[in-house]
Formats: sequence, C-alpha cells, structure tokens
Amino acid sequence: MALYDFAKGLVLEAGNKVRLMMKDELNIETKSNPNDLVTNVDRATEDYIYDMIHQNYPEHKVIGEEGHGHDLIDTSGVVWVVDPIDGTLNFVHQQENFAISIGIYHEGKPYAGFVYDVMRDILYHTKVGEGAFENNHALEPLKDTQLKTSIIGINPNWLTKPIMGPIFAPIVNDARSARAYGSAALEIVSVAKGQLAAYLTPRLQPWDYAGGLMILNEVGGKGTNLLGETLTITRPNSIIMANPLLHDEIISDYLKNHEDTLRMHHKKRFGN
Ligand code: 2AM
Ligand code: CA
Repeated sequence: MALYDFAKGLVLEAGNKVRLMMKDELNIETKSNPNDLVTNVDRATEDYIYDMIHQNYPEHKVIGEEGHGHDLIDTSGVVWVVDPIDGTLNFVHQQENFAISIGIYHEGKPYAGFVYDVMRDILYHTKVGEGAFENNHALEPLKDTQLKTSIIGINPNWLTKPIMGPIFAPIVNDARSARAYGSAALEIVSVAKGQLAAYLTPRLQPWDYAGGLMILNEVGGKGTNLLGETLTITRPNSIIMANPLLHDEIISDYLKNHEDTLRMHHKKRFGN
C-alpha cells in the first residue's frame, strides 16, 4: 500500500480508537505546570500510531509529543511528526475541538500532512503537490486579506503576558476581530480554509503545526516564525500562519519594530 494511503487509514483508525476510549473515565496527569495536561488517551494514541508505523515501516523515524524521538537530529529518510491529541485542554474540558496531527517528511522535505478533527469526523489532508482536501472536497486557493478586514486566531492568554502582550495587542486592536480555538492544528487548517486570516503564537512544537503547515502551504498560505524565518521540524518556534499578503503586513508593520525583543525572547526560550 502506498505510504499516503497507509497514513490516511492510520489517522482515521487512531481517531476511531480515541472516540472509543472516551467512553471510559480519563486518567489525567499534569506535565510542566498545572495547566499542561496529558491523559492516558494521548499516550495510548501516540503508542498506537508509533507501533503501527514500526510494524509496517521499521526504518521510519517518529517524533511524537508524548515521548518519541525528542532527541532526533538526523532527519534523513522518512520522519513522522505526530501529535496524538492537539488541544488536550479541549479534549479534557470540552470533549471536542481537538485533533490528531501528523506531518510526514521525506529527506527533510514535506511529503504529506493530516489534521483529523476527531469528533466532527473531518480529515484535512494533503499529499504535497496534489492539493489539500477537507474529507473529499478540495480546498480553494487562499485569498489575500488586509488586517483591518481580517479575523485572526490568537490565544487571549498571550495578551496578558509582559513581553508578548504589548507586541500582540496592537495586532488584535487593528484586526476586525480575534478568535481562539485552543487547538493549533485546527487553527492552522482554519487559516487554510480562509475562516481565520492568520494564526499567531509565541511558541509551538513541530508536532503542533507540521501537518497543518503542509495543508496551508498547499493552498498558497505562508507559515514562518514571528521573525519571518523558516520553520524546522526538530525545534520549537514562534509562529505566524496566514495568507501571504497578511503575513507580510503583520511582519512588516507590527513585528519588525520588535525584532530585538523577539530575538531575545527566542534565545531565552529556544536557545537560538
Ligand atoms: P497541545 O494541546 O498538544 O498541548 C493551545 O493554544 C495550543 O497550543 C494547542 O495546540 C496546544 O497543543 C499548544 N500548546 C499549549 N502549550 C504549549 C507549549 N507550552 N508549547 C507549545 N505548544 C503548546
Ligand atoms: Ca498534544
């Protein structure tokens, strides 16, 4: 079976298992802080995806949020970047608005992206170069927008923070409005659908955005860090995903003048 079809089947079956596991009581633990949660379902889903990949493609590498491949440096061959549940807080508190996110790279280049909105049973997917789809419907090429007529995606928690607050507030202020969905993967595919014109956040891990970014790029959208630099799959980064015109407007009119602060912030958070 072709790798793309295998991956598509795997993400759908993983979602099926998530829906079944939700019938039982969740086992919830905290990770880095009291608001950073992980559940037995996050772990079991990543293990299931990992095991299926390794049974079928023993030579493939896997980077997953819940523990697989965090020390991976060599990205040769096929690398799967996996978030078993993106939007764990939504999963725990709302039992919806979360996704399984997978990006597959071949020799460092994007090959295929999947974001599965599990409770709505909507699979966003792309085999890079062959178009992006919402289930069986092709997504349209993105239309450019300007900030003043755009709805942007941004988590309001960032607006209260001492460094990022003053940088993000003018962007929110000048936008038509702002929304927060709580799953980066779903926010990025909302940009790919044109429902959000941009999505910004000071810190994401590659598994949060790998699949979504491939889908966004496929419809002509642009994703970089807040300094306008290319994203890499082995490191966390700051994120702006948007249609190209809005991406460049936000960088040049709102972020460029904070370049030194953002660089300092990056150095502290990501070590570069
Ligand atoms: P998660 O649910 O997989 O942890 C919430 O605004 C979004 O940001 C979710 O996609 C969440 O992913 C992600 N997120 C939350 N805390 C994060 C952190 N400390 N670093 C990177 N991503 C984070
Ligand atoms: Ca996760």
